[in-house]
Amino acid sequence: MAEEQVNIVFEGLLLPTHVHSEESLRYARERFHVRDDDVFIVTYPKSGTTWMQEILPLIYSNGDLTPVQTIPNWQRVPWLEQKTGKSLLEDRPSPRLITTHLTYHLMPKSFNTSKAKVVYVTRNPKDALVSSFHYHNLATFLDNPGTFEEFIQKFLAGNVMFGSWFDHIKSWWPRKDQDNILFITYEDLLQDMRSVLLKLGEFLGKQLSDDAIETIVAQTKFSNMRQNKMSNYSFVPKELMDQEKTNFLRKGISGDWKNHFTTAQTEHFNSVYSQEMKGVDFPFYKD
Ligand code: PPS
Repeated sequence: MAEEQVNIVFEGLLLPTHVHSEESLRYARERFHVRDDDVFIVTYPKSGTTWMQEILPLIYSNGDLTPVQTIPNWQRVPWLEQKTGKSLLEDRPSPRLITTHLTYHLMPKSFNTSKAKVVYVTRNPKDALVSSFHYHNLATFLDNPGTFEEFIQKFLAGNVMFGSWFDHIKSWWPRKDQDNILFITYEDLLQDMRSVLLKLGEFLGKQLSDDAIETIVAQTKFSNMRQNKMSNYSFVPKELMDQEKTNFLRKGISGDWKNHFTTAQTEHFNSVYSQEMKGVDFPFYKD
C-alpha cells in the first residue's frame, strides 16, 4: 500500500486508515455523548491496552469468565475512535467500557463535563517502541517501520501512529490527581496484579471476592491470554496479521528494549526523554 493510503492525518496525528476515518474521528471528538458512568481505558499504543481489555470486563463480571471467553476484545471494550466505534457504543447499555488511544485534548467534547472514569495504562516507552516495531512488521495495514534505528527516529519525532509518546503522557499526567482518573503502569500489572486489582476495584466501586481475584489473576496471565482466541487476535486473517512471523501477544515482559537498543541508541533516547520530560513531575522510565 502507498504510504498516503496507509495513514490519515487527524489533528496532526498519523492514524491507520484500515480502522480510522475522518468521519469516525470527528464523531468521537464532536458528537459522541459521554455518560457519567462510562469507563475509558486510555493508552498510548502497545502499553497494555489488550491486557486491560481483559481485566476490566472480569472486574465487572466479578470473575465470571463468560465475557472474555465469548466476546472478542474489540467488541468487549470497543475503540471509541475506530470506524466501528459508533455502532458498537452508541446504544450500548451502561456502564460502557470503552478503549481509546486519544490524547486528553482529543477526547470527546462531552468528556470534560462528565464524571466518566479513566484508567490510564502507561508503559516504559522503550518497551512500547520495541513492541510497536514488531507490530509494524506483523500488521500489513501499518506502514513499513524501516530499520530499528529508523523506527527509533520516527518514534522520538512522533511520526508514528497516535503521535508522540511524550505528548500523550504530558496531556494526561497533569490530571493524575483528579478523582475520576487512575494511573496504572504495565510494570505494576506484571509485578503485582493482585494489588492493582484491589486498586481498580476501589476506583470503580466494585468489591471483588477472593475467588474473583484469584480467577482474574490466573486468566490475565500472559500465557493464558495468549491461548484466548477472544483476545489473541487469531481471528484476524493472515493477510492482515501474519502471526506466524510474530504473535500479537509477543513476549509480555518488561525490559525487552535492552535486547534491541545499542548503547548509543539508549543514550540518544534518554537525552531526548530528559528534554521532552523536563519540568514534568513524572517519576518513571528516566533510564
Ligand atoms: S495495542 O495494539 O495498542 O492494542 O497493543 P497493546 O495491547 O497496548 O500492547 C501489546 C503489548 O502488551 C502485551 N500484553 C501483555 N503483557 C503481559 N501480560 C499480558 N497478559 C499481556 N497482554 C498483552 C503484549 O504482549 C504486547 O507487548 P510485547 O512487548 O510486544 O509482548
